[in-house]
Amino acid sequence: MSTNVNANIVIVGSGISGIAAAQRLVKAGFQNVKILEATSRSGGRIKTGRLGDNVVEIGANWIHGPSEGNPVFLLARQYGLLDPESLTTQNQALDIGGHPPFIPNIFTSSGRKLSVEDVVPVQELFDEVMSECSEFCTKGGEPWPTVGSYIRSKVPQRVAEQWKDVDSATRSVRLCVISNMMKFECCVNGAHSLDELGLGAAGLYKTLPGLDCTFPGGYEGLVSSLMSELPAGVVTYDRPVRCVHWNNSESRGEPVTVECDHGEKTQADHVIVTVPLGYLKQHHSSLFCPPLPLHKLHSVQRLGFGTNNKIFLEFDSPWWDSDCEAIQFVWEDEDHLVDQVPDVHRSWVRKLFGFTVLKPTERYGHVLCGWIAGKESEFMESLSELEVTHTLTQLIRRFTGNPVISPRRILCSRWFSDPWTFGSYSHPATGCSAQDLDNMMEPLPNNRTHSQPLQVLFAGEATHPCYFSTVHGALLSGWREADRLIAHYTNTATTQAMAKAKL
Ligand code: 6YU
Repeated sequence: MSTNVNANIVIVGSGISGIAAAQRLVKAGFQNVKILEATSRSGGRIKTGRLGDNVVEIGANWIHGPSEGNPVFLLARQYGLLDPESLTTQNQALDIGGHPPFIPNIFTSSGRKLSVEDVVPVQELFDEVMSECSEFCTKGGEPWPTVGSYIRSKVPQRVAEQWKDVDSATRSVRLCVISNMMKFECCVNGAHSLDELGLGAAGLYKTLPGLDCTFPGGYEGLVSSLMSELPAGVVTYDRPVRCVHWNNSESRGEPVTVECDHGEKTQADHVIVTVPLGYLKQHHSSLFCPPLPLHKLHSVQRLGFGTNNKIFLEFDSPWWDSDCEAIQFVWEDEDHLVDQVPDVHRSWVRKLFGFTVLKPTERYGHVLCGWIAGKESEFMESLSELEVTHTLTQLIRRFTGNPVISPRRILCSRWFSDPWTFGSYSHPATGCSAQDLDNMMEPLPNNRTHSQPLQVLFAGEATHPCYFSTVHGALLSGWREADRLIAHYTNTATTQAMAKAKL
């Protein structure tokens, strides 16, 4: 390492990517690393809350693909944050290619309960079409522009071929189940509709083996464990960054000035920006001076950033089966493959795909987590918890046919109203390609021969080429940008040493 361990490095945002970048830099010997965080806490979209006595995750829930290739899993194991069953080799070897398969209880809008056998052929057909969607990325070419349009084109064909002998009433209910599955996929992808998800780009996302697991003591345990590796005082809280002035011609020293809302200014050699894509979309024009180069700006605009919210409900006793892991609500008038509601104000709740059951019961009691994505979810945020409770109670009573079910407690996440996030996570929207993610992570100035390169670097989940939208993607992006700076100084030191040797 060169003498430049004294370089001034400012990290904007104390989410997992910012913390990971700081941890790597500090470990490499950099002595002037500082994180500026807009809020009064670290963790960003990793946010553990409480519902009564229960620990609940307001943000990230699972380690997606907990296995040896997942750095979040490795750290969580190292810090002793996981249950023994999550650590087993069997658990790590399970490769289900995405979200965990749930044992469901499925109710319909006329108060019927569908059997698992009713739904197996539907799940198979839907999984088949969804897995085809991820193949266009490598095959090249997009026969349809979006995942939604592909589903609407392929499902009726497959239904005609595979369900020839199925009566029309059963067929209709099965198609309604597919609409429910489409709403579930909106939650997984953090998208308003599958019509906004690019077909070619859908395959950019890569899964890791391992059955998704949770943190028994809360995801924030990972944040505090990582933070404990940082010197005290690295993070300055309640410091929203207003503008990153780069290519500072006035300054003869550090090329970047970071200006906070309070007017406070900090000089830096390098700034790592980790703000969420939702925030960048809203504030890019004021956050950078000079503005972002056009190709980078276009990628900020093209990539999608949507809302996925959770609604936790606690009950005195369960109204679902003891082995049930997820409850799905199927509207019997939705056999036309829909994932959006016609009138958001009146029927937003139709977008809720259902609930996952918090397990194990001995730990959580009888708590359900409802999932709702898109504009309907954003509208839900404008309602009081009393209004949401009322609507959900009516919904559950109608679908189960049980007129007395009543939740005891409620807690809703409100990610769209969060001024530092403006939504939940990113997705490759229509027209996106791998180039957009490359553009997102490209440092400024982008001219490699510039006398002061790497002034502004970019990390955060939406900058990872294949693990975008996840905690491990965010963490890896923070390490990537730290490594970029470490390599820069290592290379500079080597060049200087070689030049000296020649003299
Ligand atoms: C995962 C999961 N999970 C559910 C929900 C949400 C997310 N994710 P941060 O935002 O954390 O940090 C930025 C900081 O910057 C923050 O503190 C701000 O306050 C601060 N800031 C902003 N502006 C500033 C300014 N001007 N000045 C200073 N500071 C400023 N991920 O692995 N497992 O189960 C879920 C889920 C409801 C909201 C999730 C999950 C996403 C992660 O939470 C998220 O990626 C990281 O925490 C982000 O960290 P960061 O550091 O980048 O930003 C095709 C296809 C796609 C398929 N996709 C499937 C993937 C499935 C994704 N799973 C999601 C599901 C759930 C349930």
